[in-house]
Amino acid sequence: MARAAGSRAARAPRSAEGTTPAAGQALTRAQRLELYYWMRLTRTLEEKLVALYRQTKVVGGLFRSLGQEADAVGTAFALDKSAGDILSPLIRNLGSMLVRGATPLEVVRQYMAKGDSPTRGRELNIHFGGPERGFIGQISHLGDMVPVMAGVTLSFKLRGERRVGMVYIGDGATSTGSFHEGINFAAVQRCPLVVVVENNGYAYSTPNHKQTAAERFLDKAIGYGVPGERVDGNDVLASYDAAKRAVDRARDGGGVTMLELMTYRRKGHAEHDNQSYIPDGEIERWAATNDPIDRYLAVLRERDEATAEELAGIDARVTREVEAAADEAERSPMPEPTDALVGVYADPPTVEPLWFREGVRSAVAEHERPAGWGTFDGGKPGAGARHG
Ligand SMILES: Cc1ncc(C[n+]2csc(CCOP(=O)(O)OP(=O)(O)O)c2C)c(N)n1
Ligand SMILES: [Mg+2]
Repeated sequence: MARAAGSRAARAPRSAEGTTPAAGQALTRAQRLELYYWMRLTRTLEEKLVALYRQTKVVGGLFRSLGQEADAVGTAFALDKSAGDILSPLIRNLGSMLVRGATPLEVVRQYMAKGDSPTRGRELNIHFGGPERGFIGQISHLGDMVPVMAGVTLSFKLRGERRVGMVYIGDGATSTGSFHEGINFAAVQRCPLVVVVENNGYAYSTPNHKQTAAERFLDKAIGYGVPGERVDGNDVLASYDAAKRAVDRARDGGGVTMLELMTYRRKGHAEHDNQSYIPDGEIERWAATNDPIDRYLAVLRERDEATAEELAGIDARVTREVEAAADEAERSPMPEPTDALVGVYADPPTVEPLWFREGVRSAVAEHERPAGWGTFDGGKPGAGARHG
């Protein structure tokens, strides 16, 4: 494995060049086709969500991973389900969650805030966890999953378990304090953790050159004393291979590895973002010459001699599954208002809903109503109770 201080890796390719010949050798042909299934499922599911969003059936924002499917799927595929490995996704890692066992039905219900969604309408999009399936729920605050996963993987180490954790972090989120504290702690403790920096060029509207003075995000690994590798994130097999090396190393007691996955965010931060800050032609260029699915199809056809029927069969299965999930999610009920407090702190709630309104209103009326509110009578003795 190359140390972070090693020779300068090439930038992510701007033209479709398949994959390095040796990539994905350890996988079977069936597994290589499975990778295609997960990438296609990610994209088709997101396209369905866009249609639902435009019909105003999605509650809240819609976050795409268009163009990033390979890095999410390839890295997550390197974890071992039977070993109890844990993955911590971010908003662009729908593909990783699907690989780990999240279902399209859960995802659509969650986006539509349905009462039978994983969070029963109290959280949205892919902000949900399935710890028993090996993925935990996201903390929205940027960077904070890194210290959380440092803790999770420290617990593996303290218990002598051969389990590994993988945490994703965006280029932008590497500039937060939590990222630095988390990766430093994990490095010092030699936690079995893989830190995947998804370099997709932008943090909301901020391009990388306004985000960091470092030439590569990978260079930050040097400061923490961890090895790192820069990978073409639009090459699913290369992403898998690099992640597998890092996972094996962590499992064997080698501690933290940082991977910088070079990719590109072809949609805005979320569906409402019109991407007006993107230079002309940039998105089109990536779409035309470096689409991870197009590139992988070329590899499957050439190297694995995948037939048109075989690939069309996977596409048809994906379409069927996504349509069925959307139909079922549409039939799901909306949450009951009383559900909002259930299971948040205690189940059943130990106090009545809206308990906090009791007393506060009378205290304000009796003692705390400021003159600025307009109906205060100037604090004359005996006044104030009329507001109760
Ligand atoms: C502390 C904090 N500040 C701001 C936000 C709002 N926010 C969510 S994602 C995001 C951009 C993240 O960029 P990056 O880390 O590069 O990830 P990407 O969206 O490109 O995958 C911002 C500003 C937040 N969630 N938390
Ligand atoms: Mg980014």
